[in-house]
Amino acid sequence: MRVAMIGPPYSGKTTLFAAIAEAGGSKVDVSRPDQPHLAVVKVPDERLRWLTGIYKPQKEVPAEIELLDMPGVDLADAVAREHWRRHWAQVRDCGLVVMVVREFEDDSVPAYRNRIDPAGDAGELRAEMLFADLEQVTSRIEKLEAQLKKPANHDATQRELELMARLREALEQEKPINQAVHNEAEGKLLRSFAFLSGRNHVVVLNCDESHAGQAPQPVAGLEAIRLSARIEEEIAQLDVADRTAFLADLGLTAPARDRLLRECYHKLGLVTMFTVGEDECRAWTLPAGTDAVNAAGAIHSDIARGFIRAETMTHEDLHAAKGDEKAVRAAGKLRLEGKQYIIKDGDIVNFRFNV
Ligand SMILES: Nc1nc2c(ncn2[C@@H]2O[C@H](COP(=O)(O)OP(=O)(O)O)[C@@H](O)[C@H]2O)c(=O)[nH]1
Ligand SMILES: [Mg+2]
Repeated sequence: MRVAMIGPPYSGKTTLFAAIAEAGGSKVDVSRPDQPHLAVVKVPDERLRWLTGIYKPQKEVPAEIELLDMPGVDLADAVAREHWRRHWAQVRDCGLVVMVVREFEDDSVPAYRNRIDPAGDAGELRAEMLFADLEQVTSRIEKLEAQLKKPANHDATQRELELMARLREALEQEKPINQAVHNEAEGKLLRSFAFLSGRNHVVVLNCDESHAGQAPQPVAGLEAIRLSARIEEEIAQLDVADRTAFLADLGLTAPARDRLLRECYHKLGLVTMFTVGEDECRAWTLPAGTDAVNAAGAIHSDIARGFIRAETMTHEDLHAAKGDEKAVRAAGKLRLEGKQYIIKDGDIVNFRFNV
């Protein structure tokens, strides 16, 4: 699962990206500001840390997501804006878009980019996404109209053309794609286009160091996370042992990185299933709504094929029993679930199978 970070130039995307990657222990090369940067980052999870403390496995395996740091979208410059369009395909491949907008003052930012207008920036980015969708819809309409001129059965083409015409009308009125989709069949037809508007977005307000603890207001109607990329950068450079004291000095309890990654995970529609044991404690990333047999398949196809039962307890119940599995069982809170059981976030599962 991949998350794209976009925003105007000098909003602090690369600073934040490098800080997040480095705090998670991966080195990244960000020497080319005109190129996208990609990193695999571990999703921080207190629950997994706690399980590791209980089971003392040889290995702890956290959930991961991919972060893609895009070059700045320069909407003020017509040539740069045109040039940037080739990047949208890469953003479309991502499950989520994080818009990073500037709220900090810094002398190193060139004067032409020196406005501070987070709502304006986020609004313009959103308008640009609508525009990118409109371009895609328009070129699809042209292709479908060309098809109609050839002799063939045109039922499907005609239906798609009607849908695309409706989408074009919505986009021209600056409405996102999803507002013009009427049913599941249409949604399915559109999935492969991976339109940008009407999806979940996350807004990051990159603020001055002194404001990092303040709760944000919604930005351009979107929920926002306020953080300072500069602070995250400094945290990443500290030893893990020194981080808590550094944060406390700033009146903070945890790095914003944790909050941001959890929020991305949530907005991507993912849930975490845990498996525990002496060899490893592991967080598995599943799309919300995954049933037990498919969750088993995510671990190994043999486990899905020979599926008998999913022995399941919640993280809360194990926590309440202070990590004593036997006590959870004695309290009747260890469930034997079948193939159709829908895995919940925080479930600790032991698959019984037979091959
Ligand atoms: N004071 C301050 N400066 C920042 C912050 N984030 C980024 N900057 C500075 O702003 C400039 C642009 O940052 P960069 O991460 O390259 O922006 P990008 O173009 O969005 O990737 C750099 O000089 C950064 O050091 C921040 O949170 N606080
Ligand atoms: Mg950058």
